[in-house]
Amino acid sequence: MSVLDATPGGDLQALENELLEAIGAAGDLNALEKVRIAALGKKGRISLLMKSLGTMAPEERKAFGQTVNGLKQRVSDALSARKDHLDAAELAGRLATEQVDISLAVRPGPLREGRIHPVSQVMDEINEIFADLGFSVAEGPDIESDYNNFTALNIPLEHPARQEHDTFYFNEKADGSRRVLRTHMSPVQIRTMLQEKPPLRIIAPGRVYRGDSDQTHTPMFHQVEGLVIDTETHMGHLKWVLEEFCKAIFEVDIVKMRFRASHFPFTEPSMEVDIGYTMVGNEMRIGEGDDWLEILGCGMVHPNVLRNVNLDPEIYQGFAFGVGIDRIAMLKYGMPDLRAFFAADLRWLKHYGFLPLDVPTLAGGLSR
Ligand code: 2NM
Repeated sequence: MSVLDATPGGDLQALENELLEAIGAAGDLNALEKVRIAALGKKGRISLLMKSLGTMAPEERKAFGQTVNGLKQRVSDALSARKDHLDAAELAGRLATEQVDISLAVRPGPLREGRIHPVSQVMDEINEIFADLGFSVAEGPDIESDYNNFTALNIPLEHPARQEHDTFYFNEKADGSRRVLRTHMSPVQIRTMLQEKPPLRIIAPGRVYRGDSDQTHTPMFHQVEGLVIDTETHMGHLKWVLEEFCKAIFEVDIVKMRFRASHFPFTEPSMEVDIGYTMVGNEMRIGEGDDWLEILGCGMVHPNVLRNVNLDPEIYQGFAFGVGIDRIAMLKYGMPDLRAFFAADLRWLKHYGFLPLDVPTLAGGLSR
């Protein structure tokens, strides 16, 4: 007779031996579950014994009940011990046979379809370069107060820079104040100088807005501004940082640079920086040659700006610079038409975009 035959009654000791043996013989979880159902399921042999208690005389029921309960407990214990054992064996088996080769190349799949926009890629490259120089990334809102965008930066109400920036203004509020779409990333520098104590080494990459639109201008474009504030910061530091940046972003060992005197309200002195280039056939060779490309503006932070953020210019100095990211991307990746950047043309993105896993690192060579 098999243990799976639900025959009630008989010798309890024989039943127990039989069940324990079947539990020990169950080779997998399925077989064990069959034994459990045969013993403890609704019509299982122990369950039927329990049911039969109802038909017994009270004094008989008590002794028999205790015996059957003991049997039930031992069988349950044996079942769960066997289950633990089989679970562990199954896991060990899977660990031994299921292997993942983490050195395999990523399979082509959805990750190969999407593209990172060249502007995002260049932003990541810039962040990587400045992280290596000890800069952290600061952020702020696209919608700014007139004060943060202009006044704090030594650009008073009547200053011509307010027109030059072709500012997008919001409607005036009841108190006469008006907000703007930031025209540069400097308000983020203002916020950071108000919130954090020097020494500061930050870059602020992001979207900026100015109302001009033609072949080389879009009303929204991207800038990264850098700022260093410390007690002994000077133009030598500024020149070194910018030279390191230019070499790193254009991936050349030497870059010819020219600093031209300029004017910005928020820096004194102010300079514009050109880098040398030459054409070899259709290709632009950046870093050498007798032609010049203007690529950034910079200067020592104006004492009035420092005072506006409660820094004493007798103690703290610093330098700042601003770079147009879209222009760098055009130069670096040979994209002639700025307007294509924002046309959301999938064919253009497929051609000029980057794969999500092409994360720029200095160690790997930014663009390889
Ligand atoms: C530029 C050129 C020169 C600049 C100044 C500041 C601040 F907030 F610290 F005053 N941030 N960025 C700066 C200086 C920006 O862009 C062409």
